[in-house]
Amino acid sequence: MTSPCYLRYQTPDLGYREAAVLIVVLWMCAGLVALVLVFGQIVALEYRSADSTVAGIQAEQAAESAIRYVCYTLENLETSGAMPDVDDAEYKAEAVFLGDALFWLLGRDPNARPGTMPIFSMVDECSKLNLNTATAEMLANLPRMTPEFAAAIVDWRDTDSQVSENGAEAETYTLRKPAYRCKNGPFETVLELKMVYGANDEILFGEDTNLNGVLDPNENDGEASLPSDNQDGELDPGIVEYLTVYSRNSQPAETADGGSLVDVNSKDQENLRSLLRETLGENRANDIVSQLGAGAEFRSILEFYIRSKMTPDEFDKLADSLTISSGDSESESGAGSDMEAEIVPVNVNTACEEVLTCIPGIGSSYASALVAYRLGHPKNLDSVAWVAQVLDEDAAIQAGPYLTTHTYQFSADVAAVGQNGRGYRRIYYALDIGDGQAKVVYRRDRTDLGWALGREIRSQLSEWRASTK
Ligand SMILES: [Ca+2]
Ligand SMILES: [Ca+2]
Ligand SMILES: [Ca+2]
Ligand SMILES: [Ca+2]
Repeated sequence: MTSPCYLRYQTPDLGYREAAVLIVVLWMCAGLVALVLVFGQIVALEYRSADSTVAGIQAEQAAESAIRYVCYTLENLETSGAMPDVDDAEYKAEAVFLGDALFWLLGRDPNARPGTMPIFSMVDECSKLNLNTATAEMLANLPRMTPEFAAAIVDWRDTDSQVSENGAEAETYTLRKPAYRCKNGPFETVLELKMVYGANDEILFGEDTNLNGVLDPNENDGEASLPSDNQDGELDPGIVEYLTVYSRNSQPAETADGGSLVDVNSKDQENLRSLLRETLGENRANDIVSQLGAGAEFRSILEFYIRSKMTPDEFDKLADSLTISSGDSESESGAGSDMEAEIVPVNVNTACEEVLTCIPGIGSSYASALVAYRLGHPKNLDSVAWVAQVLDEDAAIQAGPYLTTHTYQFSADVAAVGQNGRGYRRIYYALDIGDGQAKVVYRRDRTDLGWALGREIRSQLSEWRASTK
């Protein structure tokens, strides 16, 4: 075959034509190559998107399995009414493998300020203030809260249409565009707060816009990216961090070994007397009963403990056998409780300082003292008696009805990835185990809030991905 250059040199006319054909052929070749490349790219993209679709499905399935695992864990707790122990070998909350998928439970450390690393555990819903029962005064002590918003929250949920001081009822909501009604009924989710007059993202979510209890890079860069934050190296969450609608006033139905409970407010003191005799002996039983006086009524187990003048050791021996009914509401059910607003107590062992601050009788200085005591005496927290070591008598008696050491409502904020660390999903579940069986009472997909596992896990996953290529 003659080369194109040679042809062009010999016969310029013909050579020019052939050269033009050659250029066209070359262009066509280049076009074909480009097409092949594009197809290759599409196939690779499709492969990758199929890979992430599969990974996404795996992650979703992992989250659903995680919640079954969480229910099983809660139903088989060694001590019912307690938080699962993260040191327990049976209970895993961090990077749990399920086939090709992995899941984590995003938790909180009630004894420490949030940091840049996530904490892995379930969350005790009883560690938070109940949005449906906390008073405006209690709510007003939350960080970022204003008295106006606290009053509007109470007006939103109370059945009447009387505007409380600084509050907002129907008149305010009919003027909104679009207009809507004031609910005048209990909150069904914490996010329903968005409907309440005066709500904004700053007050609700603060710096923790992805609700993971972790200081993420965008939450500490000032105005450089949303949210606007104060760049102080500390996470300052909004009020939703401290509120729940899932906690209930659940009490154990029987003692850990199946015995019956003794009501400290029972008119007939015989059961109490015999419990005291069995645990502390005849003499101490007599002392304590005369100390308590006949017909005494208590607003809380903590008050009973304080008035009994028992030693902490004595009380620990029988605390699990005690329960409390609210005065004479047994006989006139409803009549008494209508007068006095329902109280859903907070778990004093798992509540953070911000929540404890809101409890009547506690306030900010006692709240930090309570957290310090918990850190210093982790083995002393079985019964509520330890609170009397920190608070003075009046404060402890005032706080008593608002405190518990039992927990029957939890949440599990499950983050999961599928094969190759792809397909990130996050699903939040609230669970109630008050009736003995763990029930999911709420489920919400939180994937749209973005990555919640912090920087470190993200880079671990990409290293893992690179190593499996
Ligand atoms: Ca109302
Ligand atoms: Ca965050
Ligand atoms: Ca920011
Ligand atoms: Ca901050």
